Amino acid sequence: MRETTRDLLDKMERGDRRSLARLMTIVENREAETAEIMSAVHGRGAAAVIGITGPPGAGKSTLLDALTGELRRSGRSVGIVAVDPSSPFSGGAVLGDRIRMQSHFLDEGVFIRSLSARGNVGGLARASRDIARLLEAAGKDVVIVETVGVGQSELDIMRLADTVAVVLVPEAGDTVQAMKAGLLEIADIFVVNKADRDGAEKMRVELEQMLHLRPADGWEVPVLMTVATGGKGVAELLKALDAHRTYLSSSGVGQKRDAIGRHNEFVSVLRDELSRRIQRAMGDDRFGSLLARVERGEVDPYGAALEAVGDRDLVARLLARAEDAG
Ligand SMILES: Nc1nc2c(ncn2[C@@H]2O[C@H](COP(=O)(O)OP(=O)(O)OP(=O)(O)O)[C@@H](O)[C@H]2O)c(=O)[nH]1
Ligand SMILES: [Mg+2]
Repeated sequence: MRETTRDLLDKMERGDRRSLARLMTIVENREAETAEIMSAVHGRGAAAVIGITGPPGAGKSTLLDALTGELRRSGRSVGIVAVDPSSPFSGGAVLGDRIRMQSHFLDEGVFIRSLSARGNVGGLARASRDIARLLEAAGKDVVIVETVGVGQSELDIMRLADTVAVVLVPEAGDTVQAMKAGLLEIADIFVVNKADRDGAEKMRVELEQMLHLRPADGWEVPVLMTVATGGKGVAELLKALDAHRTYLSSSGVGQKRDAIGRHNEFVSVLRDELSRRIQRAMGDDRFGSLLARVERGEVDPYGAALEAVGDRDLVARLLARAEDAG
């Protein structure tokens, strides 16, 4: 590990915000030290990781802001990751999140990071997870990840959370949309926000009916009502989040989920490392000559790929070469 990286990690653990931000940038950009950094921080900290998702404009950020206030009053430090999978740019909704969080901007106990897709939606789930881990390693008691939207990338991102709160609003069709989008499966807690509007109670009943159709397990998904703008129902939301955390540890479900998470993470990091090495190895002489034959059409791409992975000597050289380069 490079001296500067070690130094950044030490400083981050002592609470230095600039080092934390620098590490986040390295990890977000998947720079070469990423795997080493993530390995070094593994198992550090014990944050409750909460995911907040739901359709655009449901009031997630407003709710997050109120929840952060509630957490701070109870003496807990908070890390926030605001993810916008739809935006290739920083700004827009993300900028809006920043502005809404201004009440916590100067609070040393709160750290906020915005993330956008930057044309790489696939990497966003991983970057979000790793950044949440850094916040945890930096000693945050609670890490909250907000995603905008209801697509597959949001669902992928939510997998990093111990507890997922799905925020909906009492508008026609929202319940059905939520069903279709797979939100019913990932929700540990439902929040009907904007409960000051018509139809909130009707929606709560609809959601509860739908939840009853699910096979019962040890956790009964609560449907809460909030008015995020006035902070109404936020204390109850925090209670439900804490109750779910207690459920995860006392039932053993949390341990099982963690084991599955670690398994998947190992596989994905391995796949990542290998493909990174293959990319680097394109310059290797023997690989290059095989590639040239593929380009000339002398050997078909499938056949060539099988030939490459079947050639132990070539594989060993590729990996060794990548090591040298890395
Ligand atoms: N009436 C009412 N308005 C609310 C409530 N909560 C949030 N809003 C308003 O709804 C709008 C959207 O709120 P946001 O917190 O930005 O919603 P969001 O889900 O984070 O939005 P995106 O991140 O863009 O998806 C803002 O104008 C809020 O002031 C509520 O409980 N009642
Ligand atoms: Mg938002």
